[in-house]
Amino acid sequence: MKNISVAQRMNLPWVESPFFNDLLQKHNLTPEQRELATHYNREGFIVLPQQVSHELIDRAIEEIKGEYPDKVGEEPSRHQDIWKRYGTVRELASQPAIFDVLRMLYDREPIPFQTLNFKFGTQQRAHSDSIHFSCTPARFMCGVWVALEETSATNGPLFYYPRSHRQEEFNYFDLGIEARGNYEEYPNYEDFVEEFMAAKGYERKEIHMKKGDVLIWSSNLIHGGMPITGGNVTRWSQVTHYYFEGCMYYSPRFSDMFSKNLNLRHVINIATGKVVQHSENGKPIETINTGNFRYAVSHNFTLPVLVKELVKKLIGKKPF
Ligand SMILES: O=C(O)CCC(=O)C(=O)O
Ligand SMILES: [Fe+2]
Repeated sequence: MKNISVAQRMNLPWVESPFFNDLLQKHNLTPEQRELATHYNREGFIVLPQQVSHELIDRAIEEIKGEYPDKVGEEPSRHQDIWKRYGTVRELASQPAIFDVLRMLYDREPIPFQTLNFKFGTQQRAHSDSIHFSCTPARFMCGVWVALEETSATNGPLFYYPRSHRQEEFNYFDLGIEARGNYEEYPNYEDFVEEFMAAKGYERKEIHMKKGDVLIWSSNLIHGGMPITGGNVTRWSQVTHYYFEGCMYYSPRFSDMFSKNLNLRHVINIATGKVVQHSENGKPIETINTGNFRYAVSHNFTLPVLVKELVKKLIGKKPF
């Protein structure tokens, strides 16, 4: 360990490291890449203008438009994981140039694992994606938002709080909310986030993007969607959520963070269609699905401990 610096030993993305400036010197980057990494480290996001071809976007909208209602407010307003049905959604989630930027930012192979396609603005309240998707080690996750049409003041553009990613990842337990794995607690989390941002003086910024522009946000950047004020106006967009290889992946929102009883995710790599192996620092670990929770069984987890834990889960008490 002696010849590896403390900065390199820290188990987190280098763009989120307290030693970012040292690590920046060690990376062999072009001036443009340096600027992107520096902005991402400081602000928690980057914008890549005109990253996605309009031709692909037009094909994507043509392919999926029949899935949505005509009017704002009618359901379904969003579709999750329609990459399983539509090649264009898969293509938008697997853009080689975006992969290159993500590899540069995280030094690991990106794994697109969830798509959300919207016809209208989401009007979502402020949140960090880390309440939905986290991992061990933390922060190897990001959101990639593609404008499939221009966003303006009236069609519910995105907003974000610059630099908010530097705060800790808030989970229900941290906020004194008892997690029962259901949906009722979520508004309490949203209240907390809004109040925290206001109390700490974070400034909310609205961002207007052109068709084909891409926004990448770090796992812990607080963001959401502004109200739709223009009547029946569309805001075609696709978000792809990415993990990075070599982690254990879970949803804090459905986990018991006190007992570390984690709701592990079944991760499929959209680009390859393959199931992603959970791992402990790159070493494969087994997982067992016990209903509400998947258990992680690490390589040093002994059989008696595993059996005891499983029986406890199944019958509700310790067998021995
Ligand atoms: O598109 C939006 O308005 C926000 C989407 C979002 O927050 C997400 O998918 O993580
Ligand atoms: Fe989000």
